[in-house]
Amino acid sequence: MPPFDIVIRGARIVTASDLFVADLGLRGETIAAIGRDLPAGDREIEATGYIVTPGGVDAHCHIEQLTATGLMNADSFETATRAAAQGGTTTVVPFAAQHPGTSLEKVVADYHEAAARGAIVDYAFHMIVTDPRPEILNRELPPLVRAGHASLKAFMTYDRLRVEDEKLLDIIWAARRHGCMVCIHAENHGMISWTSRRLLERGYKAPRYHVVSHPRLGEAEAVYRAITFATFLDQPIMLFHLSTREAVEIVHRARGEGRKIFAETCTQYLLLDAADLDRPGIEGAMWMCSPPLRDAEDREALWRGLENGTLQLVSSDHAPYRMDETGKLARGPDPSFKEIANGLPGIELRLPLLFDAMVSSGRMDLRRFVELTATAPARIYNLHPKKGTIAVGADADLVLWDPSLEVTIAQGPRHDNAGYTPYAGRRVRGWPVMVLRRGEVIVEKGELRAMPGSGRFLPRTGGEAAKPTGRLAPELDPGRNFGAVLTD
Ligand code: DUC
Ligand code: ZN
Ligand code: ZN
Repeated sequence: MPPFDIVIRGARIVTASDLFVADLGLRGETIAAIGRDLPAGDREIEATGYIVTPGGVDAHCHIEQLTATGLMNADSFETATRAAAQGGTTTVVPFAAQHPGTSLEKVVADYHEAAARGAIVDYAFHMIVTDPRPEILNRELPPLVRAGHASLKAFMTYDRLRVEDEKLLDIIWAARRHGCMVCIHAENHGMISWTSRRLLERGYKAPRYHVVSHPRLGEAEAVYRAITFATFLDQPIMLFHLSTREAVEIVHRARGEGRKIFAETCTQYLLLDAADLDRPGIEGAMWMCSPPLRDAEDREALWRGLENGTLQLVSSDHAPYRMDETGKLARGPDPSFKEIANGLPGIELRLPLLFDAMVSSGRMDLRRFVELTATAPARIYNLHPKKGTIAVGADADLVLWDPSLEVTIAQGPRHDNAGYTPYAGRRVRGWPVMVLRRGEVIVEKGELRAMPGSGRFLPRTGGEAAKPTGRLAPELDPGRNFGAVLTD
């Protein structure tokens, strides 16, 4: 057997299905052997007492993204992915965000350029479609999918981003024809704008009213509608960032009926609270995201949703804006909740926070932690088994955890560029002490050892998760309906 470049010895190795003590032999970019007493490697890493998991896969994060109002978020590919790496995430799926009137092809090319320049971990893209005219869906989309961009995102709310029902059906249908997953931001736009208008008319403008302006029933309604559309057109969808118990219940029912619906939640909805927005002055803006943070009962329902499989994964929805005129205060020092950019930083701390909340707390098994943070996102977005697992032939994306290291999350800059963390003051047990990406040690003792631009694009097809079930609504059945064929 040719020598290994690296051997990691004696760690507890965790996959979504197994937990065992072994050595890992790495050759080049991949895992070459898993066993006991492997021959020596050029570099030996003694890992007895440590845990090794697959590198995290963060399948929902906003990087170097322009908002609909023209505000650039705080992170470049370099700063976001160096933070990801420090936290044990070795694959990210951010967005290539179209704005109305622009070419999707050009948008994707621009995001590729930015990522190729800065990314430190590997990446794929979801394409945000805000302008699904026939030219985009019929002419631009197919070659982009063939080039490896097999997921779309659509918004049901947000001015200048949202698509009306008919357009959402067009997007879901195009995804079906071209084999893409459709990720959906599901909140009822009318309920948000109606409530926001009445709040502002009455002078309620502080960050705390952001929560009031996104009624929980608005999430439930839109989730139900999105599931209905997906069922009508028989196309799997991923419901992004669920925040309420009502939405979890609706997804639970749909999946129980055999519908191919996927759903995620995010770290902040599991760990933070609407009460955080209730701070004096503008401070609450640091906790403003959409959907908003909710309450203890919602958090419990989300945890149960993860435990019983209703929710398949946990993403960060990293969307960093600094607390200054480049970010949350871009519209002045005393903005209304409607004028504050939505989003929290979270790409770096997603895994350490979840390791603590899931594993160290005893709430979940290590295997489930791996499933929810690496394997399931890799599977659903068709990056598995290259990513998201530990197996011979898989990319050697690995995280060494010290399960007993306790860290208090400090306020102040982390490795991203948001300038703050909403988790300051929390004490977590379990910390990623070494991170490897494709066989290369990229973080060791807190030091980053990889160059910007060393991350690699991961082209992918839609895979199993994006495949229709074969059960179209009867109205679309080509063999019925007086010969009307609606499916060409
Ligand atoms: N909500 C979104 O829909 N996207 C980015 C961040 C946020 O809070
Ligand atoms: Zn969203
Ligand atoms: Zn998002």
